[in-house]
Amino acid sequence: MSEPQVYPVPEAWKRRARVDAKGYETLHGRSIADPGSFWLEQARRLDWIKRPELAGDWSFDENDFHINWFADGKLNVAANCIDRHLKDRAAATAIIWEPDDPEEPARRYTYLELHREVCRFANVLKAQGVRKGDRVTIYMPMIPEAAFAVLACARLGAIHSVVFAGFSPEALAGRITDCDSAVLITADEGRRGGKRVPLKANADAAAKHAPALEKMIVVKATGADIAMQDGRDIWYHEASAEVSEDCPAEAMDAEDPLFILYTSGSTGKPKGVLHTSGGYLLWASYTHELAFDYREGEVFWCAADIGWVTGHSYILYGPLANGATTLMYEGVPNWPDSSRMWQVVDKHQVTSLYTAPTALRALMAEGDEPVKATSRASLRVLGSVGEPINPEAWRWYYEVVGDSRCPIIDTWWQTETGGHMIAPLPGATALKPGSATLPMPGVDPQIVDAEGQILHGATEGNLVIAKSWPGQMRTVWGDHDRFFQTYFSTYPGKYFTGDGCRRDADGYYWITGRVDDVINVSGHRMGTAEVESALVAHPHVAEAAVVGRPHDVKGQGIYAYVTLNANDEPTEELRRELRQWVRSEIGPIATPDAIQFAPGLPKTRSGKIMRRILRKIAEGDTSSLGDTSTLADPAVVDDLIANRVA
Ligand code: 6R9
Repeated sequence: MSEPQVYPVPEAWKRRARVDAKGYETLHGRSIADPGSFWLEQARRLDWIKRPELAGDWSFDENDFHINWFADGKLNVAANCIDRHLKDRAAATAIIWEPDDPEEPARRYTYLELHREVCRFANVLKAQGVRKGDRVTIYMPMIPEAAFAVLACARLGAIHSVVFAGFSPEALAGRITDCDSAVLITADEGRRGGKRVPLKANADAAAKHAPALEKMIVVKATGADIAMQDGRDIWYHEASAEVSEDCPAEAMDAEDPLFILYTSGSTGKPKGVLHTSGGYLLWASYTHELAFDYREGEVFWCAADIGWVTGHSYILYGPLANGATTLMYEGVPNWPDSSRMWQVVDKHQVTSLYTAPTALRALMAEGDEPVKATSRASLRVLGSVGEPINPEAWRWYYEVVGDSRCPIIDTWWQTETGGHMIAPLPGATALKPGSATLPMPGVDPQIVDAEGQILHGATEGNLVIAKSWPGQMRTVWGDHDRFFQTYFSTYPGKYFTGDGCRRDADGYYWITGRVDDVINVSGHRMGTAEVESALVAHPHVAEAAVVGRPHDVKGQGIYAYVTLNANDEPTEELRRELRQWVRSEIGPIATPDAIQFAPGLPKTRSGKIMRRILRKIAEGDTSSLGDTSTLADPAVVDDLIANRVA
C-alpha cells in the first residue's frame, strides 16, 4: 500500500485553536492516567443542581458489571441547553430552521424563544399525564417542533425515543411497544425533497399494532387533511394555546435515563440503546467543542436527521449545551438541485458543516460546478460521520467544498458511544484522508485479534475500548443481559465495537468496517437479520440470507438471496413485490438493491449459512471462494454463481 498523503495542521490553525498537538497529548495522557480528576474538572462545563463529587464508577467484568458517571450529581439536561444561556445570550439565535422549499422563509429562534417553546411543549405533555421516567415516542419531520418535543421530554425527565420518520408503521409500532410508550408525538405530514411523507397516516397504522399507545399529539406542519381520532388525538396548536409558557425543569440524577434510540445489531430485533443524563450531555458538549473547535457566535450545521444519534448529539444536545447556533434543515442535499447544501451554507453563513460520505459521493457525481457557483467563504471546519470516508471523497470535500482551507474532521463513533470517540482536533492533528486519526481524551482504544490478544504497534484486528467514558450507553432498554452479551462478552473486560480497524505506524486508526452482521447503507445501520426476518415474513419466502456489497454512492448496498416455497415461481413481478414488501415492513432505507432467487443456500453441515461465500458471490469475486468442502451441498454454489444479479 502506498503511503497516504499527510495534511499538516496549518500555521493559522495552530495559533487559533483551543488545543494544539502538545495540548492534545497532555489532555489525552491525563484523561487516561487520572480519569477521576480529569472528568470532575470537565464536569464544570455543565450547570449542576448538585455538583458531582464522584466521576466514573464502573466495571466491565461479568461478576461486577456496572457503569456510572457522576452518580451523586443532579442536573436537568434541557436547563443546561436553554435556561443557563438566558443570562448572557437570551437574544442569541439558538436554532435556525431551513425549510425543504428554498422559496419559503427560514425560521429563527433565540434562546429566549426556545425557552418559551420548550416550556409550552412540556406543559402540553404534562397535561396529557407525562411524568418523569415515562417513555414518549417522537415520529417527526425535521421541523423546529421536533427539537421542542425532544427538549420538552428532557425538561420533564421523560425518556424520549425518536423514531426516524422514514421508518414504516410496522417498525414504529415495534419501537412503541418495546419501550411501552403511551404517548406519540407526530405531525400531519413531513416534507423532503418536494415530496410529502404521510406521517399521521403511518402513525394511525402503527397504533393498530401498539396497544400501549394512549395519546397522539399532532403538530400541524403542512396543513394536510388528516383523520383525528376522538379521545386519542390532540392537535398541538390547540393544546399549546391553553398552557403556560413557563415550566419548571425537573431535577434529575446524572444517571437517570435521558433517551432511548433504537439501532440495528446482529440479531433480528433492533436494540433500544439507553443513554443517561449527566455523562451523555457532558460527552456531547465536550466533543462538539473540541472536534469542531467551536467558538461563540458560530453557526453549526449538522446535516443529519434527529432520528439518528448524530442528530441527537450534534444538532441538539452538544451545540445547545454549548450555547451555539444550530442549523436544522428539513430537506435533502440534492433538491431542488445539487447546489442546495452550499446555498444553505452561504445563506446562513455556516461555519462548520457536518455530513456523511454517502451525501458527498452523490454530490461529487454531479461535478464541481454546483459547488463552485457558491462562495462557502464562511466555512472553517468540515466534518464527516457515519461510515469510512474514501480518500477520493475526502479530497473532494477538502479541495472543492473547503477550497483547501478547512480541516476534514472524520469522526468515528456509534449510537452506543453517545459522541465522537476517534477524531482529529483541527489545531492538533495532521490529517490523513480516510483515517479518523486519534482517540478523543478519555478514550482508550485497543486492537485485538480473534482470541482477544492485544495487538501492539502497526497492526490490524478488531476495535475494542478498554475503559468506560462518560458518554457510553448504559443498557439495552428492557434487556440488560443483552447489553452485556452484545458488547462485553466477546472480549471479556472490554467494550467490543463491532468494527474492524487498522493502526498505522503513527498510531492513526483506520476503521475498516463492521465485522459483524451489520451493514452500512448510506451511513445508516441495517442488521442483515432484520431484512431477513422481513423477507421470510412474506408468504412465498421459505428462507433468506442478506449480505452487503460495495455500492458507489451508498457505501454498501443490500443484496438478498431468497429461497421460495416449493411451489412458488421466481418471477420479475415477485422480485418487485419482495422489494416493496421489505420497504413497507421496515422503511425505504432497507429496500434490497438486488434480490437473487436461490433454490438453496450454502450451509455447513450444522446448518449455518456461510455468509462469507454469499458476500463473495454478491461482489462478483467468485475466483476466491475459499474452502467450500465443509458445505452440506457444494453444488448450490454453482447455481448461485450462475444466477448472480449484476
Ligand atoms: C455515528 C454513527 C455506527 C457505525 C460504526 C462504524 C460506522 C460511523 C464512522 C464509521 C468509519 C467513521 N461509522 N462513523 N466508520 N469512519 N467516521 O454513525 O452511529 O449509526 O450507530 O453507526 O457506523 O461501522 O460502528 P451509528
